[in-house]
This record gives sequence, structure tokens and C-alpha cells, in this order.
Amino acid sequence: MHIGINQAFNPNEITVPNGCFFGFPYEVEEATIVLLPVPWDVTTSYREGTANGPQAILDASVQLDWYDFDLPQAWQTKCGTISINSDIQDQNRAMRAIAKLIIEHLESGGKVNDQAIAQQLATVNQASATLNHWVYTQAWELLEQGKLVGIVGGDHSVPLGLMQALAQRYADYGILQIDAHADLRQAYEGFTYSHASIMDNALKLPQISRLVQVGIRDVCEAEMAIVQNDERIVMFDDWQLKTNTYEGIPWATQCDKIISHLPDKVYISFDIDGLNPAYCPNTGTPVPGGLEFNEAIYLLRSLVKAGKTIIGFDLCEVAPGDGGDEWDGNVGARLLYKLACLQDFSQETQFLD
Ligand SMILES: [Mn+2]
Repeated sequence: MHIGINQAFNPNEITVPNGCFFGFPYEVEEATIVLLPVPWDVTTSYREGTANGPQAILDASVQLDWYDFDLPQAWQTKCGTISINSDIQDQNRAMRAIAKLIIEHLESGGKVNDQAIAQQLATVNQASATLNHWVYTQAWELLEQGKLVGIVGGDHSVPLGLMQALAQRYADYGILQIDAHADLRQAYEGFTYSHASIMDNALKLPQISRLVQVGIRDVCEAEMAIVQNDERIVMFDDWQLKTNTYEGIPWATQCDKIISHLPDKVYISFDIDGLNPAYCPNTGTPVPGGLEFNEAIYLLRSLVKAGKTIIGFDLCEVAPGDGGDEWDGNVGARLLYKLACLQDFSQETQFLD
């Protein structure tokens, strides 16, 4: 239940927190886009906290200003919010405690298939499967109601259910992944649904005809072998993108090339760590380098300008700082606003010059 959800919304005045992202006054029933928070970071391998990402983004989201230079009517995008589910928060805490024991076992030299952790791994993997099914069910019901859906993570394991629901709806779609990591590990650390395995799991869906990865800069040899052997995957690693820039190739040209590999229907999987970590210092696995905020926005804008339709998206791995540091949430909220508005506008053509 949101407090004062239907209050009049004035884009020129202070926004009153009402439990919805951006303080927008839309019930889910009347929304065009529905944002589904998934407060889950069970398989985080380095630094936890992304389960608190949805709340951090929500808290920061009411202090944005609403004029958008690309999309002047952006604030009219009917963006609704599913409340953060406290049962999932509770289950996340319980499973995170077990996952930590597994990770400690591995970090002290233990093996994934040791009997000592078999039961714990089975428990975590079952819980992750249940979480995925919950996301799938939520997403499917919203899609059935004609809604667009955006996931707010959580670690990068959480959007699989939405990808599955979209695969039931669309025979062919591509993923544009912005990320520091390839996320092509097979059951990383024994976790079938690890944050580091999201694209390995996604590519099991035959409807996903293309995966275009941008900003990748922390990757293992086995993942590079997968990229080279799966013709569905096209990687634009961060070093090559930066080299191109240093050698005078405009970002616009590079964006056109990235977009040229995508089919008409595109799912955006945005891991905040794809950005320069100055924008997300508290994310789970930060890596130097990465896209500038406006480079990422320009890429997304170019995607829509090229006539692609955004059929769904996730924004993952945002984590708040200690002591009320709102910076990560602030950046996340601005990115979420842009993703939601661009998704809405991409349903129509000819909106950008
Ligand atoms: Mn990722």
C-alpha cells in the first residue's frame, strides 16, 4: 500500500515520497511500465549490499528533476512500482548466510563438489530457482496485462525470470548487456544462478538470438572461449572501445556498430559496474575503467533512435554506501529514469530528431 499515491504530481515542485520510484502517482493497474524490485544478493562473490539497491534507488529517486533534454514529456511516462517484498528480503538474508559459508569454504581451498558443502549448495540453488520462478511469475502476469517490465536488482542473477517470460512472448530478441564482466561463468562457485552466470543461463533460451556485451574488462579465459565459440555473442570490450576513442573513432560511430549487431527487439541488461566505478563506488564487484554516464545514455538513446524496441530491462548491482551515502542510489535512480522513459518511447517511432 502506497501512501498518497494518487496525489497530484507537479513536475516543477518538490516530489513527495509515496513509496513509488520517482514519487510518481501511478498505481500498477494504470501504469505503462512497471518496476519490479528484486532485493536479492545471495550469490554475490565479493562485496554484498546490492539487495539494498532497490531501496537506495527508491530513496534517491524522488529528488530528481524531471525535464529530459531528449524527451521533454518524459515525466508523463506512466511508471508504476511493485513494493519491495519483505519475504524476499528475509529469504535473502537467510540464504546469504549459507552462501557465505560456501564461499568461505572455497576461499580456504575447498572444492565445489566437496561433500561438506553439498547440502548447503543444494539449499542455495533451490532458493535461487524459487526466486527466479517468482520473478518469472510476476513478470509474466504483468506482460499479460500489457505492461512493460523493468527489474531493479539486486545482484545480476535476478533478471532471469523476466528474460524467460519475454522468451515466451517473443520468438527472437537480443540482449544489450552493459557490464564490466561477461557473466558467462558456468555455475560460478557452484551457484547455478550466480550473478556471474546470468548470461550463461540466459543463452540457454533459444529465443535469445544475440548477446551484445559492452564495457567488459574483467573476464576469464574460459569466458573468452565461450565468446569466440558462440556466434550469438558479440563482445565490445572496454579496452577496445577506449582504444578506438583514443585513436579518433567517434563514440557515435562505435554506438552505431554496437547497435548494428542487435535484432529489432532488444532487452537491456544494465549492470551498474559497466560504468566507471566513480558512478558506483559501492557496487558488488567494481572494476576501473568503464563507460562514462553520458556515454551509456548516448548508447541507449542511439539504440532507440535506430528504431529498436526495448522489450524489457534490468538495472542491477547498485548498492548503497555506508552511513547514508546516497551517491550510488542517485546515479542508479537517474539511470532507471532514463531506461524507463526510453523503453516507453521506444514503443513508438519518430520521437527523436
Ligand atoms: Mn554483471
